[in-house]
Amino acid sequence: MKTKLFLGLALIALVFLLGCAQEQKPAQNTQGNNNLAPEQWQDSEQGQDIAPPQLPETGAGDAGNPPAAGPETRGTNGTGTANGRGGELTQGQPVPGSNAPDTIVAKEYTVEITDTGYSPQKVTVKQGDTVKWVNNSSSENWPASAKHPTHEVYPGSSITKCGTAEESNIFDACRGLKAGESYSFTFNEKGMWAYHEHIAVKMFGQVVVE
Ligand SMILES: [Cu+2]
Repeated sequence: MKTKLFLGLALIALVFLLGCAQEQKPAQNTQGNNNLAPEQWQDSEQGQDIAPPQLPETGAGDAGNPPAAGPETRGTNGTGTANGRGGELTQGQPVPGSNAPDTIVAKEYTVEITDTGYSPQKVTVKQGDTVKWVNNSSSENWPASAKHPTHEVYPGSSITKCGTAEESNIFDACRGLKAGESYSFTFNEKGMWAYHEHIAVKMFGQVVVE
C-alpha cells in the first residue's frame, strides 16, 4: 500500500513538475501539457490569427470604407445637390409655365439705344414687365431714372446705391453701356417713369408702367 501510494504521489509530483516545466516553456509544452498548453497555444494562436486578420480586415475595411463612403457620399451629395438644383429649376420652370396659361406672363420689351436717342422714346409695359436697353449707338450710354444727377424719382432708386448690393434693385444702369451691351430692369412700380442718359445728359425717355 505504501509503495503504491508512493508511486502515486511520485506520479502526481512528476505530472506537477511537468506542468511547471510546461508553464515556463509554453511554446514547447503544446504537446506535453494537456491543460495549459492548448489554452496558451490557442490563445497565442487566436491572438496571432485574430491580430493579422484584424489588421488586413481593418486595413481593407478602412481602405474599402473610404472609397465606398466616398462614392456614397459623393453620390448622396451629388444626388442631393442635383435634386436641390433640379427642384429649384423645376420650381422655377413650372411657375412661369403655370402662370403662363393661368394669369400673367411677364414680358420683356427692348429699347434700342441709337445715336439719335432711345427707340422707342416711350414704352408702355405692364407691372412686372422688364425693359431691356440695348446699346446700338457709337458711344457709351448710361440709362438711369430721373432726375439727374440723383436718379431718385423711381421708388428706391438712387445713384448712391450704385456699387452696392441694392444696385440690381434700382432703375439705374450704374455704368456706361458700351456698344453691344445691354441693361435690363423689371418695373414693379406703376407710374410714368422718366429716365435719361447720365453721361452726356442729352437723351431722354419714358417708361409707362400700367
Ligand atoms: Cu443722371
